[in-house]
Amino acid sequence: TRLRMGGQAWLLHGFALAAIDDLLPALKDVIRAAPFRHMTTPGGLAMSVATTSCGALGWVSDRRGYRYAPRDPASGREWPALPAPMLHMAMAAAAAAGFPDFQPDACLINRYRPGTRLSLHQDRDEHDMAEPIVSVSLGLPATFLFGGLARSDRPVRVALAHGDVVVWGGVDRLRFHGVMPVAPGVHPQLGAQRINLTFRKAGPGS
Ligand code: MD3
Ligand code: FE
Repeated sequence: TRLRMGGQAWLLHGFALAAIDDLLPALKDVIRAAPFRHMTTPGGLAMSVATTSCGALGWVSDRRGYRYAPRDPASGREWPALPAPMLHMAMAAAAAAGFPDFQPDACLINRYRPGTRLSLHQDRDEHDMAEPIVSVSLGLPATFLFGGLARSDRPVRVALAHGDVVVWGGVDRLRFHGVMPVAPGVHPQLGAQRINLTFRKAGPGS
């Protein structure tokens, strides 16, 4: 089912489940090539969310700031390529939400152990804010905070489960958003963690 969260934001319940048997092995290969790490914020603190990336560009944070970069700073090598099953699922989800031309060049992979949260923020490190973002929730469930265009707007809480996909773009692209602390639990396929994939077009043009 397709649930409208905003003017151009859609929650596609269970959209990733049809391809899950191809998605999880592909994701495992990416994580083996580019393991999760806790990046440092510009303020010098270790992030509690662990991250990695795949695609031509990956998301990087350090004392110099946040940005997208073609190489994994931990290895000095290019990020692993975006696996076909992940790319195809993200493009199909974007099309189902009204963005038929989406061609992501980056997938940021976030890992939440129980107790981990993500505070309210906007995603504005990408080159073109007209491009949507596709998010895939895997493993333990979470409560997502869907805010407004001002930090002070009271967020709406949205439950996200294994296989749920959210697409947001257009008027909703710059909404503040975050994730409540993940509750303890063990997911049958992913164990004691939530993994979120966000597909983005981070760089300029194609
Ligand atoms: C934003 N990740 O990586 S993505 C991030 O679950 C990030 O790991 C979160 O925020 C995570 O930058 C959330 C899902 C999402 C869904 C709907 C949104 C982000 C949204 C609607 C508006 C703005
Ligand atoms: Fe975000």
